[in-house]
Amino acid sequence: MNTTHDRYPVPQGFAGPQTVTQEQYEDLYQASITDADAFWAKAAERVDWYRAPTQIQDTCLTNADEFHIRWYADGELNVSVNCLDRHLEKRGDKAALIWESDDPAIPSQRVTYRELHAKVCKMGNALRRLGIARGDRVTIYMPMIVETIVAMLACARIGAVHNVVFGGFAPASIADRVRNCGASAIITADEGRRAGRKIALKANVDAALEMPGMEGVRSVLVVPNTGTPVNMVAERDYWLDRLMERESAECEPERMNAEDPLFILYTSGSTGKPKGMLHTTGGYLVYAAYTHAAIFDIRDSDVFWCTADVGWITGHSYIAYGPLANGATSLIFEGVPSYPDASRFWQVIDKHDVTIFYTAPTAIRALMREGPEPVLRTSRKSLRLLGTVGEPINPEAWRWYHGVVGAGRCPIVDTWWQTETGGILISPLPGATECKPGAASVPFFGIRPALVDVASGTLIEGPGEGNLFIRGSWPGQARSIYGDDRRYYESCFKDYPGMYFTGDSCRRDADGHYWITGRVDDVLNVSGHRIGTAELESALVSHPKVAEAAAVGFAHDIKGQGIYVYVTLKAGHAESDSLRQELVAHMRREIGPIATPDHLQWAPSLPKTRSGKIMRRILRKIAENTVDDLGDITTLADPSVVQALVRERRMA
Ligand code: 6R9
Repeated sequence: MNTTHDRYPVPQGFAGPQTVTQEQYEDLYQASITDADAFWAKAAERVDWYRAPTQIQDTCLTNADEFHIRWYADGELNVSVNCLDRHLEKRGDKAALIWESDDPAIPSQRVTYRELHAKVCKMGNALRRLGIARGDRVTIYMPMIVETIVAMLACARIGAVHNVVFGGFAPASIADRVRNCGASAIITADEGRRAGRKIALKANVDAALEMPGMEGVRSVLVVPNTGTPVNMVAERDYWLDRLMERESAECEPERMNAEDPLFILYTSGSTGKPKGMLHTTGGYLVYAAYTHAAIFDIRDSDVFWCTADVGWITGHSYIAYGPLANGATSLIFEGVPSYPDASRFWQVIDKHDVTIFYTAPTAIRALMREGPEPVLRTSRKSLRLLGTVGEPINPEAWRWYHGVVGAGRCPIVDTWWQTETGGILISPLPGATECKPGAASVPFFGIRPALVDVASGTLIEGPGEGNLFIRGSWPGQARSIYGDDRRYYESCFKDYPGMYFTGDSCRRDADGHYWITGRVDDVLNVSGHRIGTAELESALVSHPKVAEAAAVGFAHDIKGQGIYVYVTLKAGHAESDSLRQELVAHMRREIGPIATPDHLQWAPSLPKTRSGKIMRRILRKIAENTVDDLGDITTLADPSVVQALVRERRMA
């Protein structure tokens, strides 16, 4: 089907109090660009400030020495006060969080704003009593439970900088992050639950703490989640519930500057180790709250469910900070879409009358494969809006989501953004934008996308496809890579001064709508999770039998992209199935299950240029099995290497 003719008009009267109509979008967008300072000054009014900002934007994106991004720099506020205290009077008894366990037999929890406030204060006091103070870094390695949100907000309350590490990461990945951000405390749980299995979180933390360079961690705070006994080290490890019991339900919030760090979140870049994206207090909160309100058309009666894990930016902005700053009810789910069966998502929607559902294309594709029955056996009548995030959605999955899950009634917001952007940059507005399956559509207010032609390096005007940049700044933009300002500038701003390079490629159609087509750097997007080929390769070569390795992505029906690795062994080691399994297990151990390769191919040697660069272009084609057109291979040091790999691939 020609996607440009496949259009879904805005449902009549959809625009609610927080969003705008089609005509209003154009006007407001123009205003947000022509007088950006006035626009963002007004946007900042949705946040409560101790001291309202008079300075709005202060940025230099054009040279390495003066590079800086500051928003609302003379403003003062506290994020936890904005997410809790200010709602107490009007919404004290409203559910802030609804928790649904992995195990449907475990009762769900409903935590009101008043209760959440009390928990956050108690945890904040407990952290302070352990000597954790403003500016200290705290790593959070948790399952999807209420205490995880409490921990983030407790850090924000006392001015500590949190660093959430996804609960699926292995000890070595925890250790890397803890060392890089210099965390002095780790908050974790005894175990997590996932699809009926237990995840040994505390044991993983213990293993991480055995690794070199971890002496900076003075305290480990453990939430009893499953009740399984775990190893507790005296004067280092504490049961968090016992500490909190003794504390008062009032905790004086720190008065933070708008540019004080709020959190560090690691994400994969195209080279080296994951980069710790640094987000600050004022601009991030304004942007998360505003995009959440406008793009999801939040109303007081909504139950908002974002299925991401808080270990990713989506969980930060649209489970925790955006919804809570807006006084909404946010559902947190500990489990997975397919457990106990493929109807779970839709059952949870019915159970809690979810009105807005926000998930990833990979989950939609996996559930689509199960056919419509698991969906149709539920009602889903509470739903009024659907969203997707994390990767491009193929039009077929979009139509299934719209027609089967939403019964044709609910608009879909396909939201494009990144860890670096803090919040959504390109998305339909549900009351204003005609939807096209597969298009992230239109820029949010104040956002100026630009496309650069890859061959000529020039800006594309009008329709076309190129590398996606964003001109200028917006309040939610990451301020730096923690501890490495230079790397941030060099990797994202250097080539085109004044513009941020996203790493994505993108097409703009004749209506000015944006279609994201995927990454153009060495970052894979596997089931909506970013993972750098460099990380995969360094995990492989850390194995004593591996001489060299190369990782590339290939098209995968469910995951979007799968992981394909090529391994060259050191002399004296033979290729075998058991070694293959050992290497796969090694990658899971070094990084985590998300790093599990789909294919591992033995490579007697890797195709390289004469200067020694691995030619991934060729490895990608072999992985995709599109070897008829390998392009120009004359620059290879030894072209026969390619033939050997192709032969091997054919035999596999
Ligand atoms: C929020 C998040 C960012 C990368 C991004 C892009 C891909 C995210 C997308 C999308 C197409 C969408 N991506 N949303 N691609 N359409 N709606 O996912 O952050 O983990 O940093 O990943 O994900 O490739 O560059 P993050």
